[in-house]
Amino acid sequence: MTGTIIKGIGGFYYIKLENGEVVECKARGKFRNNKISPMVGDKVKISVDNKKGVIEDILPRSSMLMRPNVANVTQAFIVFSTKKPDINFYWLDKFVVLCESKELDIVVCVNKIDLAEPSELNKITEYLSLIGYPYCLIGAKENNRIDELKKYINNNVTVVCGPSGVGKSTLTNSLCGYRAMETGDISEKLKRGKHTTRHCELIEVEGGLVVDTPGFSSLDLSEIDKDDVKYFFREFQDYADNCKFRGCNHDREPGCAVKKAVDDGKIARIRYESYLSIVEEVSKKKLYD
Ligand SMILES: Nc1nc2c(ncn2[C@@H]2O[C@H](COP(=O)(O)OP(=O)(O)OP(=O)(O)O)[C@@H](O)[C@H]2O)c(=O)[nH]1
Ligand SMILES: [Mg+2]
Ligand SMILES: [Zn+2]
Repeated sequence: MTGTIIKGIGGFYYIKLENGEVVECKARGKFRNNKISPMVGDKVKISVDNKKGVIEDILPRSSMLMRPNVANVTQAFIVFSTKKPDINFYWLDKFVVLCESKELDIVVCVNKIDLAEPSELNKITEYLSLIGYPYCLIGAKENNRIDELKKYINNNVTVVCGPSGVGKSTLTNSLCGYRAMETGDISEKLKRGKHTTRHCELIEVEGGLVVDTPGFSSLDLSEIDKDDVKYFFREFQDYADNCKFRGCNHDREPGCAVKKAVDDGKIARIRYESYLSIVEEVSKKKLYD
């Protein structure tokens, strides 16, 4: 039988079979020796003997996220809130770069629209339409416009990521329709110095699977090569072919078509500035916040 690991707790794995049934399994000892261990999202072969399930084999992974450890993710909902905490475009760009480097489809979700004035929402949508990814403005707490976002679920494995306190768990709960994840007041979190979300589980939403993640307080882009960052700015690709030099990094090179597009107002200057800053950060190979 084959299925997908939806949860792992204390050495036990919960495998969802194709018929929807969930089986509790242990992993075979050989995995420990091979230095490969089953992770949430893995497609696995299992056997069941005397009602005891065993994971026999892990099928090849199409992708692997490290934080949290989830295999075979295909899409990211990048969540920010309008306020509490305030949206931060530079940080949003960093999340986009990270998700692009993992080749995930991206949908930007701006949560807590109830906290923002219409003029503030306009500023946000202006920015988002310049980046060119699909986006949704939502109110997760009141189930506001969640159906719009559900259209992107399909048969993806979607990771819900973003900074702490923006409402990722609240959103996950509105998507699945029950309280699958703990949510928490942001001031409480700060007091405890902890994130509300710690464990990792795939949750079924309309034919797809969704995984909530702990909020990131820092974002590690150190695995990314500085020369690759330019490919992760999607709107640059329309111009990059016209740069004078092949492999142009759109920095100080003469005849750069990307810089010209910035000057002509076709690419947002703030995106271009994010690009330069991210290249600089990645070059230093440091960890950020
Ligand atoms: N005003 C408003 N508050 C919201 C909305 N969605 C979530 N919240 C609140 O934001 C706070 C944080 O929500 P969580 O869902 O726990 O945030 P999180 O992103 O999962 O946080 P971590 O797990 O720590 O990363 C809670 O107090 C929620 O009630 C919303 O649409 N509007
Ligand atoms: Mg959470
Ligand atoms: Zn260039």
